[in-house]
Amino acid sequence: MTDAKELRQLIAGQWRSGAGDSVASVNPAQPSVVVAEGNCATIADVDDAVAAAGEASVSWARTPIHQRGAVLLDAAAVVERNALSWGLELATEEGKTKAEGIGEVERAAQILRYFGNEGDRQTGEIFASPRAGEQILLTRKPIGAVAVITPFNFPIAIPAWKIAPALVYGNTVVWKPATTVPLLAIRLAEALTEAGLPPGVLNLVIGDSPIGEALVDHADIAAISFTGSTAVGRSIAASAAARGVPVQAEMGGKNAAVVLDDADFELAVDQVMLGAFRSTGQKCTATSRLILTERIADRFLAELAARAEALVVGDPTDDATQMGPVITGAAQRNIYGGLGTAMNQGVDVLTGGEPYFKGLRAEGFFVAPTIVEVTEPADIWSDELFGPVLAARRAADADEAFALANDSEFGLSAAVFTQDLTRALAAVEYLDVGVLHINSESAGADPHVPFGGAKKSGLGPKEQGTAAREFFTHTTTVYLR
Ligand code: UN1
Repeated sequence: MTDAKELRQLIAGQWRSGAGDSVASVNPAQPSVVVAEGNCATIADVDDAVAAAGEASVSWARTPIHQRGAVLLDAAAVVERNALSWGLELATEEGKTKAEGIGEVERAAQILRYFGNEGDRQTGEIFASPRAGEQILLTRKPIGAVAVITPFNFPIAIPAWKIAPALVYGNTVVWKPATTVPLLAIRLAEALTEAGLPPGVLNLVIGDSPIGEALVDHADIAAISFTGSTAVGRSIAASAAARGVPVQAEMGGKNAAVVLDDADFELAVDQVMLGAFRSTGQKCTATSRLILTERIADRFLAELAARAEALVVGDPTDDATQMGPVITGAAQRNIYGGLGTAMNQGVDVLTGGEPYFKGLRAEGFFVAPTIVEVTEPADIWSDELFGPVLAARRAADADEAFALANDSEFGLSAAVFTQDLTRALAAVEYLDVGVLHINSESAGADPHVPFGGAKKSGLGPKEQGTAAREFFTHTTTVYLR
């Protein structure tokens, strides 16, 4: 395609063509259309990027936090100004609907703005001293040059909520985005560059796992923030632990929505639909399990299946589309493979489950919105498929429903639908998750509050809000006499 955008690396303030393997992002709704192409970084580029981040770190750390924040605020304005065009590019490169793409770009601006104002907030603490004439101060300092590794599913929002706190607290960054969404990575880097970020403070290297490995194993990287699969997160954490490097990892989820008998039925149906199928189910916070108490189960499943069946699935840039494709052919095959296993294990398919055979939806990486009911042990209850697939189970009462919700090695988010305050409080007490939504869908996160998972969903300090500071700074305890 002649109008494919050119991919480049940002190293020490210079945009360079990579000398590594060729790389292209394609439109997952029409995989013959190339969205952006170029060459990956080489290992030498990674070395240069880390060296640039190291060199820039001294003066950036000494730059007053308000000045660092001002760059983020200016970048927020650039991002916001480009929300329509970048949102469309995001939909074309990642496959979520245009409305969601625009919303995500606006969300990135909101995140940049939140952290851009960090200088106005409290930065340390003072303790009393047991000795006369002394106070004990807790101050915070940047860690140094940090690696940021981001997934495909939020190509600009997740990078923003790692890079913005990293930068505002005075760190420098080498960032490797997913190779399926490099164009949006370039857009965020362009916004920060246009806003006046000094050379070397943010470096962008595009490449697959060898580049990621070279980055996370680099001796001069002081910390690693990662979002992605559990397998990759654990291997990064293992190799980083051997070198004493802290890791913040946001990984898998198998998030439950629990709908109790007394729930507001319409609200719960609307929210479960959004949780399961928005972004084609490709959020670590998406609803992939549904637990219903007996009295409403039949009616709820019938209504939900009818709504899923009626979802408009197609070209994400078309205004009428409600759900786009998944990211790659490999992801599509993995999801249908998981569904095949589920069917062999005896689940009841309520809607979906079959590939599309005609038109755009057969050409692109589409998966039909699918709801299955699980009555026997089945892998689909525990394994994350990362697609528009919802596995439902019935529970006798609220206690059994909460126990089923906790029946997962993951604990990222959950949603509970009830109008009964006592049951809502029981959910707060019993559900072992990092994010709990009462009467709203399982996805969604505000920038000023902690985000992250319990159990095997997360590792290290959480993201966003004051939690981000725990990861991107270390403290110095000052005995001041
Ligand atoms: C959201 O729920 O809106 O990878 C954000 C993910 C999460 C972010 C979810 N880290 O899906």
